Amino acid sequence: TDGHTPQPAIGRDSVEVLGHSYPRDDFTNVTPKILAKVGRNLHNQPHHPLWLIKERIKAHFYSSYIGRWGNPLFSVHDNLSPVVTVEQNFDSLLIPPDHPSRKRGDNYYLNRSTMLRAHTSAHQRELVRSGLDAFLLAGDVYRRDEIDASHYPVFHQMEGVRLFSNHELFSEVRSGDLLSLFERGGRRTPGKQETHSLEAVKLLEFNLKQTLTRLVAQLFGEDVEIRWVDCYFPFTHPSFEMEVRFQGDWMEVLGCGVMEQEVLNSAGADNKLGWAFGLGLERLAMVLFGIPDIRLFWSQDERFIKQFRVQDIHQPIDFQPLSKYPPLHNDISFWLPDGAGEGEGFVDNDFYELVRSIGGDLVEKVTLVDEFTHPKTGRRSQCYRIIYRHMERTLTQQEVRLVHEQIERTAESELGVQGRY
Ligand code: FA5
Ligand code: MG
Repeated sequence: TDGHTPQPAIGRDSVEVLGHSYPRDDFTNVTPKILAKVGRNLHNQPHHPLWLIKERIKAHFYSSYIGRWGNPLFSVHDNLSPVVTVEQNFDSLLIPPDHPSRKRGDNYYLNRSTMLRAHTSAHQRELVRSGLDAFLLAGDVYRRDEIDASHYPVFHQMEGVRLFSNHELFSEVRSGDLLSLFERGGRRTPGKQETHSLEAVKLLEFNLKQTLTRLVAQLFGEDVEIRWVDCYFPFTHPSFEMEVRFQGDWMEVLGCGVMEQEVLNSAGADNKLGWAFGLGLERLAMVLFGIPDIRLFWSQDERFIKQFRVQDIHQPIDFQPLSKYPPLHNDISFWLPDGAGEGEGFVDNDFYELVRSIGGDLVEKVTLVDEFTHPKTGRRSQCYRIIYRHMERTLTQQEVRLVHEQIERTAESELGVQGRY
């Protein structure tokens, strides 16, 4: 429905992505609909709203952070392949082997050792190892996730990393040369890592939060309301999320923190401390331009695209949402296969994926509306509501019914559920 014809990329024995071939195995779960998005690079398409946000962020960093020789401090990378090793995506970031974020149900694997990156953090170690002290990295990322207006299986992140030597961190502190980044025999606390000195972490944390606060003030104006929430990532400590006030609600726009020293050590930067952040470009663009649905970023509807075609990236955008066409909804109920929910059986994301791969962008939202266990047989039943809506025209009952019936049939044949239609 986005006018882009998928290449026949999934063969019987291998998967073809960006001109490379990857042998299939029992972990392969990438779909043709997803592979068709690889290489679209919305963040590199001039005048696309994600490109526009990326350019505004770049311009802010270029003008605010100048290196010793008058050069921009942060280098910008936006062309790294989204195909990464599982080692890059998880191990390089200290994500333990049994961590839930590795689940097959949550990621797109090409095979057991290769995947579509689930976050731009997958490149932290290689870029630090290549000698960079300050960089921004934008790219498409892939996750199997729920389906609604702010979640889509392909989205875009911008990663930022900045490292500090002793001198760089303490240069503005009086007698700063007496302070040090590291301490021996320290303990890990909620506020810091064992090897870090408290004074270093506090300055770093201040620098990180100030950098991000200035960025969102630049993007949204000084009046933007933000708040910091403590959180957890295996590769940063302490860790925070920033939320921005949007239409009366708080919306999470980024995760960040003080990089785990082990990540830096393994990248050959053991004499430095660093911070890192990862922000969602769609989330920022939705707030900034008032874009109501994340699927619109994939629209090739001229009425959408043309609104972002400005001469100067700083020109304000007056986005007029396209009129919304009416939704149609249809429920689907089925008995789950025996043993479902206990690890390997049926998981919700399998159903979401199936709906996505058949319904494509016609599907606006899928919600689990009812669930029960039969008192005698112990069998479990679920009912999902699927909301169908086209971004660019009114759907007919007839075409929705065809799609819905195909979802029913395929759920039976591929997920082993038993329909209660
Ligand atoms: C991460 O991906 C971490 N790599 C971020 C990070 C980087 C932490 C560096 C520390 C240091 P998380 O899964 O929360 O974290 O995603 C980061 C941001 O991506 C979110 O705040 C949100 O803005 C965006 N995001 C996450 N999932 C989706 C989705 N399904 N659709 C659109 N945007 C999303
Ligand atoms: Mg998060």
